[in-house]
Amino acid sequence: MDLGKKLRQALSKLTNRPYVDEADVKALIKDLQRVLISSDVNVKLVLKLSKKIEERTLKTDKLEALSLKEHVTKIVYEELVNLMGETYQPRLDKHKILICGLYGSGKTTSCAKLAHFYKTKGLSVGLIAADTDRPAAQEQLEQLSKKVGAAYYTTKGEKVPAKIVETALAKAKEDVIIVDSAGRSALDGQLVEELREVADMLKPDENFLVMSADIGQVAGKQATEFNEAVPLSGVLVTKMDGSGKGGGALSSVGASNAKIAFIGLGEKMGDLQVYNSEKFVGRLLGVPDIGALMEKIKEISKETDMKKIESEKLTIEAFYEQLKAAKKMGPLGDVFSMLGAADVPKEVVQQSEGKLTKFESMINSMTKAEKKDAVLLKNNQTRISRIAKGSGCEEKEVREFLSQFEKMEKMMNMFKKNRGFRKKMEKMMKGGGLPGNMSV
Ligand SMILES: Nc1nc2c(ncn2[C@@H]2O[C@H](COP(=O)(O)OP(=O)(O)OP(=O)(O)O)[C@@H](O)[C@H]2O)c(=O)[nH]1
Ligand SMILES: [Mg+2]
Repeated sequence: MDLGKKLRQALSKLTNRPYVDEADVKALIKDLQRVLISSDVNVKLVLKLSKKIEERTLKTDKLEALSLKEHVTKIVYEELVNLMGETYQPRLDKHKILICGLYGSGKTTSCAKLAHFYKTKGLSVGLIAADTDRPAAQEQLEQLSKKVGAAYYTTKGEKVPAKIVETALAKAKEDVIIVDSAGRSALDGQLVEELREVADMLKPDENFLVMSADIGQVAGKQATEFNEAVPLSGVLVTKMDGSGKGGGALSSVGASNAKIAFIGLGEKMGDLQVYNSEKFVGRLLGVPDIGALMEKIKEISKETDMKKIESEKLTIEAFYEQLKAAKKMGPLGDVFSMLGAADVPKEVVQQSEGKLTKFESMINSMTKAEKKDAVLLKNNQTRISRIAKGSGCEEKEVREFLSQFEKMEKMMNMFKKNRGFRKKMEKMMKGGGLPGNMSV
């Protein structure tokens, strides 16, 4: 089972509960510790992270259920982002890159994936094969360069990598130059010397160390050692798709002096991502781009003025405004999980998204007067059939919408009378302004 799935399971235990208290937060932290340690994250780092999460969640005043859940999710997210290191900004100017790493880590494949990446950014790329150690290494890069449409340079029979680079540099005019170097089974004096010679000749702007995720937390130590031998600008962690130890690799590099630049997620040329710890952790937790979502929640809760709603009669028009506010939040699945309903089945989310779209087109087919007074529509066959035709929906669906709307009206009345209920609604609106209890 992968790290993301385990993390989501740990978090969903919390988000599934109607209320969370100190004991729940402690149980979550225990779960997180188990999950991270089993993904080979260093025990010391895990303890540091748990302490921070515990301090930050429990130090704040005890909040009511929903906001505490949000609060905990946000803290877990932020601390995981911290643990997984910084976000990388790729250079998109004319520059030269040296690729280094141990045997079989994915250097040659990564050279080609990088070439593909820079090409998609509109840059021309030249690949230099300077691995004179492995017999078929140069042919492998030659084939890959054809595949991605990059220029290819080497000097057949030349045994000194720095000389290959010298000759190639005299010819190569591409925006981005990438040099593939030879691996070793360990970082020894010979490899250090070879890399330094190549680096002296190439004068790289970027020096990426390629490591496979399956080495787990050893990655941090390896990055530190390489960094001392030939200063690194970043690390490219490959095979994130196949390893349960990815969390260990990323976090240990994050804790070292080096930083992660790219991650490899498969053997295909497109299986490379610029490393963005926020997006990475967001995906792990099942909430893509959680940062942006949090911002949206803030914005929308500012826009939603409960007092105004309280004093006004609920009209379809006002409901429509709510609907638009809810849609602004992005995919409903994300909204649900932010509201603590992470476990809403996919089909239900899809169904409700479909319903929202239908509701929208029905509302667009209504007259101004109807939007202001839903009573005009009640049991009015002519109007209902006109709206059905206009929106491309069935009459049955229009009736269903009207009955949903009626339920909302009732809820609104309850809301005005009942303070406890009102508080609950206010929380819901803050969490995203989902229109009433739009049962799905
Ligand atoms: N699943 C997966 N496989 C990868 C990834 N990156 C590389 N590989 C595979 O790993 C194997 C080794 O890749 P190479 O690019 O040849 O590694 P290298 O570091 O150049 O190897 P040497 O030149 O022999 O030191 C190949 O079978 C690649 O297809 C990745 O991100 N995911
Ligand atoms: Mg190679």
